[in-house]
Amino acid sequence: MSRSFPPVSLIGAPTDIGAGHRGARMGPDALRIAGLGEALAARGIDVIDRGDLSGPDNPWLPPTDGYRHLDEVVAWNRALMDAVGAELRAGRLPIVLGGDHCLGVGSITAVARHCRDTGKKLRVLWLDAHADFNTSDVTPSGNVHGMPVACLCGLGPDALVRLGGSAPAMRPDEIRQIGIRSVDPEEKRLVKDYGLDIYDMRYIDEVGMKRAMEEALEDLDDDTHLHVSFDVDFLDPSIAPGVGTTVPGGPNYREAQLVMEMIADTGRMGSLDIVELNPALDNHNGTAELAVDLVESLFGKSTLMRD
Ligand code: 4U7
Ligand code: MN
Ligand code: MN
Ligand code: MN
Repeated sequence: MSRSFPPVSLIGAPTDIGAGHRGARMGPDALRIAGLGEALAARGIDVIDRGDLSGPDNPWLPPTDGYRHLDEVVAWNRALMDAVGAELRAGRLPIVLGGDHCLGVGSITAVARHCRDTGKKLRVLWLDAHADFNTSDVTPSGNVHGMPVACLCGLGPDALVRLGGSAPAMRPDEIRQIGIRSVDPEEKRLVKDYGLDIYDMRYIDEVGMKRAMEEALEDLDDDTHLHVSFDVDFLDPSIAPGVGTTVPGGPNYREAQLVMEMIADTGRMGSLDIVELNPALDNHNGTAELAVDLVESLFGKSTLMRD
């Protein structure tokens, strides 16, 4: 099966401004060194590396009013929203090289706006160990990388909730979360109140990854823009140690490949984030290399005899 993909633009966002460990700022270069651009080009895809965005340093402070570094988080997300929006308007598929997952706010706000402008339906696939639905009232850490989904759904500080002007950026029924296995107690209540569609590891254990993904990808049509937000801690830490917030019991190599292959089969992916990779915690860049391997599958490289 060979598909054609739109031209791709890599956008580096070298920051750990929303994270609980420093090091995700090195994620973009680790992905480049692992050969992300070359791997996509080898698949016949037109790839441009736009280089890195710039933004404020990480002052590494305790929370103020429930947030760590909110002003800096907003600055990075504004820059990213503008960069992602420009690529989408140019008909290109942006790949955000994070950086921590607070960047999901800027990236997806731009995607959602593009969908509104072009009359497309939005579907977000959130591959993560965590639901990222905390608020300043309930967060155990104040780290904004634990809050982006809530912000996108209208729950959070005005500066992030209204980043793209109108709010909320998306409805809870536009997102599916896969691989979830760590949700804080109060966060659990919020997730239930908002009715998020969560394919947690218990469900995946019970029905299998294939069926979980079939359900998560159900009812995509030609008018759907599929955004994939890939938090590398989605993967089991035994295969992906290079992240700040490991949680045991994640998808293994084959399950992760199947996820990516099934997304590729839809032919609908229009934008991608690769976030939370922390080279300071990695082993010889192996987690970055695994991420590149999985992204190749997202772009149609099959490990089966179907190519
Ligand atoms: B990630 C956490 F308390 N829930 O809010 C929090 F467990 O983007 C972790 O998914 C958040 O990696 C993890 O600090 C954010 C914690
Ligand atoms: Mn996350
Ligand atoms: Mn996570
Ligand atoms: Mn993390």
